Amino acid sequence: MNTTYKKVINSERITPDECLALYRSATLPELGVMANAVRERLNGRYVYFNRNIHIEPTNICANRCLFCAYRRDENQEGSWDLSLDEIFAIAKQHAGSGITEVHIVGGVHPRHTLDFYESMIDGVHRMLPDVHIKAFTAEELWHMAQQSGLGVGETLARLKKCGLQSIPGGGAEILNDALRAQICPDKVGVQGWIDVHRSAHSQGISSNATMLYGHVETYEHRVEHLLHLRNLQDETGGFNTFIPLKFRRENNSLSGAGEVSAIEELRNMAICRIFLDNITHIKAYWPMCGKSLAQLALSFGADDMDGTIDDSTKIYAMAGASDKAPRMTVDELCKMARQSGFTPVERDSLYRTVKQY
Ligand code: V47
Repeated sequence: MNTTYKKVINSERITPDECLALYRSATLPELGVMANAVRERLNGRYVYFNRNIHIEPTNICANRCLFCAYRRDENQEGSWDLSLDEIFAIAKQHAGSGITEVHIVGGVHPRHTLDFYESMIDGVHRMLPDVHIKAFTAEELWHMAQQSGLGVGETLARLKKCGLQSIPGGGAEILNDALRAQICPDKVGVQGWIDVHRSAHSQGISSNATMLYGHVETYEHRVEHLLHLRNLQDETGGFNTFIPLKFRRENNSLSGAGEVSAIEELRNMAICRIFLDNITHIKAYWPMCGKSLAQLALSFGADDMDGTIDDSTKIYAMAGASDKAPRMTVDELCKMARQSGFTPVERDSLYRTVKQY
């Protein structure tokens, strides 16, 4: 622990074995000190947020991931499948509202084609020309590439031409094929997820990365996941943000796994901050972890609080997150940062400052 501590304080990279040792035995206060050192080196005392909305075009999904509370079959009760006009109407409602980002993700619809997704991005871009479009997880993109037969590179190039600017971090779950076979057997494998992000980065489309943890994975799995991300970031530099997502147990087939404690959430946040020395930002995604935990996480490595959301996402509430209508004002976000001793900064999707408060 002493060697690891010295390395972290001296800005040296820690090894996967050292990371594993932190997971196994470091205490929360020890981790907090180290994570804070990394956080302050990379992000000073700033806390970032943006003004954003989500659009979730459909929850109809060909995949059956055990942790998912959201997916439905076609025509099943509780399913939705928005038409392009309905999607454009949502975008139009937010025109002129001051949002700077729209985050679009949905299920892997069995029948939609790449043309449909191109029209979706093109139409949203026309409605919101100054708003950054962050859309489609690697999973959705991989299916579009398969369905169209065009391959990942060309699929991304076409969407970029329509207005796609970055891709969100979903679908990563845990980057270990044996574990994926257990919890998300229909999803793209590790290499596929990585290839989509590598291809995006090579075309100037930056992206985020998530980790879904706290279910049936081991600490070894988490370290392996983080190592994949750190390696790809060394290669491309294309990740903007890392987002740890604690597994929520309601309404899904992995409920028996339970949920990890708040202490483990903060320990995990801190260890991710320490290990991922090359991904500048770490997000405490408050619609999933809750506002209080997100605020605490700012002292354990997190520097980003996502955004205002405006009650536009359902995925987390359906899986058991307590906030059933997630929405925060800029004032609330600023207050949360200040109460914890940080300076709030409104950012755009690429972390350029919009306004320091
Ligand atoms: O990949 C699904 C997760 C992810 C559950 O890029 C669950 O800025 C916990 O990727 N418990 C999608 N998590 C969400 C996502 C995301 C979220 C916020 C910001 C960004 C970003 C990306 O949601 C899925 C999966 O890992 N998820 N079910 C659940 N029961």
